[in-house]
Amino acid sequence: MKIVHTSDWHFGMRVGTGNYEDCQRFFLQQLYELIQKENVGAVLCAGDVYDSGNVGADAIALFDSAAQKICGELKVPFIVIAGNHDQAERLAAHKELLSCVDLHIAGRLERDIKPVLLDGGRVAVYPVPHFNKYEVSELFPETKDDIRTLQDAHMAVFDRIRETMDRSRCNIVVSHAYIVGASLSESDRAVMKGLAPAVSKEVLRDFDYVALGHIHKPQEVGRNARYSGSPVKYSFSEENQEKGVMLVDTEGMSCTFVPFKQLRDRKTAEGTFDELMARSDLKDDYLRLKVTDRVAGSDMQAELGKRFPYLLEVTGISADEGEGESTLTAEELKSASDEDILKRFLAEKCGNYIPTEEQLEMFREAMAMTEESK
Ligand SMILES: [Mn+2]
Repeated sequence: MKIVHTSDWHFGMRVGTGNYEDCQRFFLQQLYELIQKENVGAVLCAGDVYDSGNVGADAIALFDSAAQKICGELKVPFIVIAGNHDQAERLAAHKELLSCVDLHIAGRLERDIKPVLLDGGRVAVYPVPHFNKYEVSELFPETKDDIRTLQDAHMAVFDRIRETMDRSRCNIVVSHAYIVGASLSESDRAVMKGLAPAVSKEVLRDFDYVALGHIHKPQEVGRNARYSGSPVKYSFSEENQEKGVMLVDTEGMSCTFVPFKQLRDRKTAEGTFDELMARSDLKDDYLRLKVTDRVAGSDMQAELGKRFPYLLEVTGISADEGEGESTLTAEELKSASDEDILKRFLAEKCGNYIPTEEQLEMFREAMAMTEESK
C-alpha cells in the first residue's frame, strides 16, 4: 500500500502581520490530489500540526477541514502525533471517538503504544508522540536509574516497541525527534537554541520505515528513516529547499520525495532602491530586501511595503555613510554587552530607533530574569 508521510504543518504560525493560511491551504489541496492520484491508503503527520498550544480558531478550523477531507470524504486513515510545538492533550482531545472514523491522534506518550493496523494487518504503524526523558522515567519505573539522557529515553521507548512488534508485519514508526547529523533550517527554533539534544539513529533500528518530523528540511537520516520536512518555507534559510511529502510504498519498501509547489516562495534580493522598486517578479513572494544605496528608515520600509505586500525584512546601508552594512562580526558579538546588541539591532532593523532609558530598564530586568531561570 502507499502511504503519505508529512510533518511540521505549523498551522497558526504568524508571519509579518498575518499568517500562512493561504500557503497551507495550497499545500492541502496538493495533498488531496496526490492521495487520489496515487490511491494512497494512509496519511501520517509526524508532529507540529500547530505552531503552539494556543493557536487561534482559524488554525483549528483548518486542521478540522483537513481531517474531514482525508478521513470523512476520501476515507483514508490519518495518523497524527503531537510534536514539541503541539499541546499534547488538546491535540488529542476526543481521540477515542475520532479513532472510530480512522483519525488516530497520539498526544501524550504511553508505555504500550498500540499500533494502527492497515492493509488487512500487514502494516503496523506505531505513533510515538514527542516526549521528554522524565515522562519515560515515569512510564518505565523499572529502568528509571538507567534513563539519564534523551538518548536513553528514546532507546527505552523504541526497545519496548521492538520487543512487542510482530516482525512478520511491515512495521512503521512515526516520531518527532532530532536525529544526529540532520541538517537544520532557521525555522527549527527549539533545535537551533540547543533545547533539543540529538539522539543517535541507532534508536531507530529494525523498523521498516521511520516517518520523522521536527526538522524542516526533507532528508534521509539512515536506512528507511526520513524527514518529510515542512510543507511551507517558514524561514529564509529554506529559500532553496524543495518542499513536499514522502510517498512510501510498503510493497518492496520504497520511498520517494514528491515535490509540491509553493503558493508564495521566499526570496532575497539586493540592489539600489530604484532597481528594487522596478522589479515586477517579487510581488507574490515573501521577501528579504537588501538596499545598497539608502539607510533603512521606516519611510523606505513603508514605500517598499506598498510595492511588495509580502515584504518581511529590509536592510540598508548604515547611517554613517560609506561604511556599508553595520552588522556585528562574530568577534564583536562576543565582546558586546546585551544592551549594545539591542541598540545595534534597533538601529539596523528599526530605522535607527534609539531606545528610551525606561525601555532599557525593562530590557535589563528581562535579561536578569532569564539569567535567573537558567
Ligand atoms: Mn516543527
